[in-house]
Amino acid sequence: MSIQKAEIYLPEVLDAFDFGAPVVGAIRFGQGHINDTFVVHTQPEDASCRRFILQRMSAAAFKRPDQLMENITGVTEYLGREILSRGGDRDREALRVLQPKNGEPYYTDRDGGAWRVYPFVEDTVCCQTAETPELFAASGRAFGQFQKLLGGYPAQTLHETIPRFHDTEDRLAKLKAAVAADKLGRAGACRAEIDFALAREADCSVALQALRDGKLPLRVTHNDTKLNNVLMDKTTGEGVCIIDLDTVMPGLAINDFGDSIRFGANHSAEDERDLSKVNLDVGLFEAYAKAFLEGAGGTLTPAEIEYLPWGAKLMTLECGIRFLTDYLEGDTYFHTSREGQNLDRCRTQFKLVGDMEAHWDELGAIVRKYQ
Ligand code: ADP
Ligand code: GN1
Ligand code: MG
Repeated sequence: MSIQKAEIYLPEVLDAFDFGAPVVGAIRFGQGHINDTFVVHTQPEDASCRRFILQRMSAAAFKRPDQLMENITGVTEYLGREILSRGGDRDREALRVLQPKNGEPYYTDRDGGAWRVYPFVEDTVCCQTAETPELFAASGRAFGQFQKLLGGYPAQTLHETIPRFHDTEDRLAKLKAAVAADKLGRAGACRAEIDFALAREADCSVALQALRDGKLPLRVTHNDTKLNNVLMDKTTGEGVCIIDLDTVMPGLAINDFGDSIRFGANHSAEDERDLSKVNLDVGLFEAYAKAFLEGAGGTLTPAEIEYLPWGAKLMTLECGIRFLTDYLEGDTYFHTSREGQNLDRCRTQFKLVGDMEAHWDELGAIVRKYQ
């Protein structure tokens, strides 16, 4: 079984779902690094175009699409009930899985690729950078609230869709293994980045040790809280719908906070090559911290609040380690569109880690204000 470029399966896959109206076409969509995402246009007889998101789940990232979709179905149905009970708009504020015609929770193509469909959440925008502090704060409120909404979700029913996903110690061990194997002969050219990561070995244990010591609790968390994983209302700029639920699993609240800071608390692209443009914006850090805690509505403990800067630093360090590992292994995990892109991504992350270290006392003082 060899899985090929997603486009070649489209006729078979489009036929497997009942979109409620004739399909006009499907084209690639969005800037996610993991799944193959398409937007499907349909033309109902009596209404304007209705759109859907069609995704082939990454086989490199997700070994058990059945378990993944069981999580997503459970989580979206639970969120739907919570949203309705609060008087919200269920179809706008939570994803809904559209089952294929065969009644399965997702469709499996002739080569084993796993596909799912969600209605497109219209009148929203998906941002790649935080254009204003207000917008970034709105995303923080949305992710904080998401975690609060899932506070009562039966965590023991969730599958671990990617084992040891935010196990930073394990991520460093995998980097070491990739350096030792150096199967493409790339390690010599990124010695500085490898040394940067190795010098922070003790840091990689800080959050995990706090978890082991019982200082930080496990919660149901999103685990991939990039700004482009929340859809914002195109008129008000408020967060509408949290998407990309592939990694909803038990995890640390500080990691959800931290991954947002990693991606959004700066003014550059994740793969920016001019590192002078990549700088932590402490004002954005504060705007997000305040809003995330507001959204979480008092659910975070004083210890979690104290560890928020660690969440930011560790998610950024870990992500840099992951990009570097993938670069050394031949770019098999994160989608790339040019040579060296994963190394460039690693460099932006490590630049931000350095900035966080330089501003460490300031970040601590900010979060203490909200304890
Ligand atoms: P990946 O894991 O590859 O990042 P995502 O699930 O985040 O995949 O989807 C990729 C992009 O597709 C998102 O960043 C967003 O732009 C868009 N998208 C995904 N789901 C929806 C939806 N239901 N409505 C509108 N846009 C969506
Ligand atoms: C991936 O799926 P996407 O593009 O939202 C990755 C995250 C990384 C991020 C880096 C399942 O997020 O963990 O932080 O890229 N998702 C997965 O941009 O590995
Ligand atoms: Mg995404």
